[in-house]
Amino acid sequence: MPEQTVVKPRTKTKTKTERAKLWKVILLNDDYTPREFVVQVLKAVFRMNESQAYRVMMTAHQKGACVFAVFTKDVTDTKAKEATELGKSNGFPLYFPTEPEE
Ligand code: TYC
Repeated sequence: MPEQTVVKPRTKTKTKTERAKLWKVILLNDDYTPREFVVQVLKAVFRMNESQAYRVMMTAHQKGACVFAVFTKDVTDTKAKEATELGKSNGFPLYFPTEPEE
């Protein structure tokens, strides 16, 4: 009797879970927003302490921009918007753009 190979179809479905993409929050330098205000916003919205916030502000001030946080898209959108709005409502062009991580 010839050997038979029985191929059973798989019953379980393997789901590949892609890791959720993280988004960067960037602080952009400008000539008008006071340094102290930038520090206050970083502390209030991004829960930084004084020295962290000061270093991030000075990096953006000297280099033009500073990537300083990564979150899920939702959190990034909410925080970047809130921080940009705080500048706007105080008459400053403070801007926190966002971009996806590679
Ligand atoms: N360049 C601003 C000033 O000299 C301070 C500043 C720093 C503004 C960082 C924005 O992202 C910024 N008053």
